Parts: sequence; C-alpha cells; structure tokens
Amino acid sequence: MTLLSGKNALIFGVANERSIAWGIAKAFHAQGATLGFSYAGELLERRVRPLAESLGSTFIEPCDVARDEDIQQVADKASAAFGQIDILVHSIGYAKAEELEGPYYRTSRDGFHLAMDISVYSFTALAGAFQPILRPGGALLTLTYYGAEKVAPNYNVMGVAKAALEASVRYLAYDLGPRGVRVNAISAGPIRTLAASGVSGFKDMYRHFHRLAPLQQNVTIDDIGGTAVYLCSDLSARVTGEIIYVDSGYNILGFPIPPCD
Ligand code: NAD
Ligand code: 0WE
Repeated sequence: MTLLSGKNALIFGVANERSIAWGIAKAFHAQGATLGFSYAGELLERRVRPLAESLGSTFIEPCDVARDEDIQQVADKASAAFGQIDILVHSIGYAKAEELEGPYYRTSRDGFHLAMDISVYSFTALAGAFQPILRPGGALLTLTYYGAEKVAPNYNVMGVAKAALEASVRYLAYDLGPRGVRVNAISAGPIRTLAASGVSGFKDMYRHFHRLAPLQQNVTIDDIGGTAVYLCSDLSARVTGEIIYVDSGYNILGFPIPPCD
C-alpha cells in the first residue's frame, strides 16, 4: 500500500522537467497515484507528452486557463476518462516580464488583469469546473510565494496576485469543506524553473537565499513533491485552507542575516 494508491490526480502546470508541477507528479507517481496532465499550449505538448508518458499517464490534454471553454473541455474529458478526480494540482502563474521590474506603481491595468486572470482566477475557475467530479476526501493544491505577504523586490503584481490566491484558498476551503474536499497551498522558496529564469530580481534573491535560510539549503522540486503528497493524501485529513511553507524556514525570520556558525 502506498499513500496515493487508488487516487486519480490531475496536474496543471508542467512545462518541463524543472517545473514544480513535475516534482509533484514524480512524488505522486511514487505513491501509486494515477496521473493526468494538462499543458498550456501546442508549443509545450512536445515537452510534456514524453514526461507524462514516462509516468504511465495517457491523459494529456491542452488547457489555456485564460479560456473558459478550454477549462470546461478538460473537465469533460477528465470525467469521461477517470469518472471522478481525487486530486487537482494548480501550478500556474504568469505576469508580463515588464511587470516584474521597476516600481510596483508602474503596473499597467492590462498587466494587472492578466496576472490576476492567469495566476488567481484560474484556480477558482478550475475548482468550479471540477467540483461536480471531485470525490469526497479529495484535495486541491496550489503554489504560492512569500511575496504575497512581505515585499519581495520586483515580484510586484505577482505578489498582489499571490495574496489574492492565498485568500482564494481560504474561500474555496470554506465552500468545498462540506463536500469533504480540502484546499491548501504550498508556499515554496525560490527554485530555478522556467518561470524564474531571465528575471533579474529572482537571480539576486536566489543567490543569497541558501545562506540566509535557517536550513541553509535551497529548495528543490522534490522537496515540494514530498509536502504535496502529505497535503493530497489522507495523512493531512482535516487540514484545509492552509498555506504550508516549504522554504528552508526562511519565512520565520524577522531579520534575515546569515547565522553565526
Ligand atoms: P514553470 O514555468 O515550470 O511553471 C509555470 C506553468 O504555468 C508552466 O507550465 C506554464 O505553461 C503555465 N502557464 C502559464 N500560463 C498559462 C496559461 N494561460 N494556461 C495554462 N498554463 C499556463 O515554473 P514553476 O516555478 O514551476 O511555477 C509553478 C508555480 O509555482 C507558479 O504558480 C509559481 O508562481 C509558483 N512558485 C514558483 C516558485 C519558484 O521560485 N520557481 C516559488 C514559489 C511559487
Ligand atoms: O512565482 C514566481 C514566478 C512568477 C513569474 C515569473 C515570470 C518570468 C517570465 C510570473 N510570470 C513571469 N513571466 C515571464 O515572462 N516565483 C515565485 C519566482 C520568482 O519570480 C520573481 C521572483 C521570484 C522568487 C520575479 C521577481 C522577483 C522575485
């Protein structure tokens, strides 16, 4: 017996083998889950399909979360393929690159809407579309970052979006609680993924992180996978609406300077 045997898990947000969603998929597979994948667009299929197939998955469907019809279509296909779903992982975030530098007050109306649509509303939209096929005892999981709570220079509109995402976790946990579905988020420390590459603000932060965090180590996608297994398995029954930190302890610091020894 493994922790997720007999459970169907749908994973949104694999772009490549460095994606946090991929770390979660590997950990779920190791615990016996049956996996389905969704990817953002045609360009990514070439990357995602072989990864998904390497974990024995045959459900691999496109879904641009900016489009209601795409979301409804994966929900319908998941219903036909799996019947019911036990786990849904949302590992998606996006803002225009130009919004992730300079002062936050330069955020454009358009850039604000786009970041909120892709990074926040999509989780709520998925929860709504999948609600009819979520099995009682099931779990929804999303990924957030400490910039939701405290200022992370240049994270800007994404910080505001993550704050709204964390609030969404609590409202969804309230809504779905009576149906026996739990909703939680993992707040991950900085990891070098596609979404983090080419962002200058990220590089500076990443360089210092492992010296400042209590555990003195960078966070890996496999670390996130471990906590995701806990949050999506019956080990965390009665845990809902929570933001769980997987950040080498960084968030507990009031004054991040390197420890003395
Ligand atoms: P990633 O680039 O591997 O994953 C981001 C995913 O979002 C990609 O698969 C991309 O295709 C998808 N996406 C973007 N727009 C989409 C759309 N319109 N429709 C469907 N999918 C779309 O990077 P990642 O770091 O693994 O990011 C995953 C999540 O983790 C994000 O929510 C991110 O904010 C969060 N996070 C990342 C870090 C980090 O340091 N990398 C830290 C904390 C939280
Ligand atoms: O959530 C994230 C990544 C968010 C992200 C990154 C990009 C880069 C490329 C969203 N959209 C885009 N759009 C692009 O065009 N993280 C937690 C990682 C991250 O990103 C930062 C960080 C950290 C940490 C950006 C600036 C400062 C710190």
